[in-house]
Amino acid sequence: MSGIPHAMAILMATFDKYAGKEGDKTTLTKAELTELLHNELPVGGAPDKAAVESFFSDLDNDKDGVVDFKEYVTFVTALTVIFHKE
Ligand SMILES: [Ca+2]
Repeated sequence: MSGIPHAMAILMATFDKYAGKEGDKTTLTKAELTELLHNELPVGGAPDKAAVESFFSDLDNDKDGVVDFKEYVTFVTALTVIFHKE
């Protein structure tokens, strides 16, 4: 597998890996998101607590206290656009 299908599979596997850790398997809690960022985001090292807080509220578009797959994908897409421009 390569190209876009491969990228999509990684996106989905990463989400599932962390969303499945506690509570609802279809959403990321703040703790799960923190762990995801620490382990999977190679940029700028581990974000501090305040950074995670503001990050989380940015991601949680509908403000229901958890990040669902749609919100996560929207974030990754935005991040990809930023990296593409640089
Ligand atoms: Ca949400």
